[in-house]
Amino acid sequence: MSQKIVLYWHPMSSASPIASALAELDVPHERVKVDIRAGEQRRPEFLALNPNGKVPTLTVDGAPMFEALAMHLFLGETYGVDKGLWPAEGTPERLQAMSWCVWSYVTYGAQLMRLQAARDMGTPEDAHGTAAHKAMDELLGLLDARLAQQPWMLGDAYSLVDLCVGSVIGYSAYIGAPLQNHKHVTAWMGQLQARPAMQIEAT
Ligand SMILES: N[C@@H](CCC(=O)N[C@@H](CS)C(=O)NCC(=O)O)C(=O)O
Repeated sequence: MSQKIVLYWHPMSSASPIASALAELDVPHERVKVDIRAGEQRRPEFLALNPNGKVPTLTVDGAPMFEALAMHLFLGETYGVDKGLWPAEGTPERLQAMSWCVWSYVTYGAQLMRLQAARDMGTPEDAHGTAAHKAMDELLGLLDARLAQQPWMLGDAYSLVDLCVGSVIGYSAYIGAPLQNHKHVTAWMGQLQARPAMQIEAT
């Protein structure tokens, strides 16, 4: 299959994990920088691709898509199976892959947004910030229990599920999520962040 893929991105943003996924998959693509600090995401030609005016935005043979989570699932299903980086359709692992990816962006992501909002208000210790911190600690406990049993999210081998889940967990650590209480998560994040495809900001 040879689709023309274009990733609209900005360094150190929600688009970075998608750039890393494309690198892990070795999918030929074009990368177009959208300077979100200069407001380029609000240009009409960009809003025609993504009415939200956000990166990442991806086009596939000219057809646009938005939301990083949707891109992780699309890239995994389309390019990952042949490369051994995404489970085949119809397997129990495929169900787990989808579940954990959605869990990270939606369930864990909701608490992350709550903590982020409290931080933005300058009140991370208020009721919202404290509740978000506690909820994240509990959710990280689920992840830690899984990673105590196996080195990677789906078992013995790295997959794009590690990249998807790890990118959300990594950002949450940056804003103060209690990763230090979860030693398996911390060790897994170290392995993940050492991968060449995660050094994408330098390229
Ligand atoms: N839910 C979206 C969030 C995307 C997002 O918030 N992108 C930010 C960069 S990290 C952005 O483009 N901000 C520009 C703006 O809001 O004007 C996703 O996961 O793709």
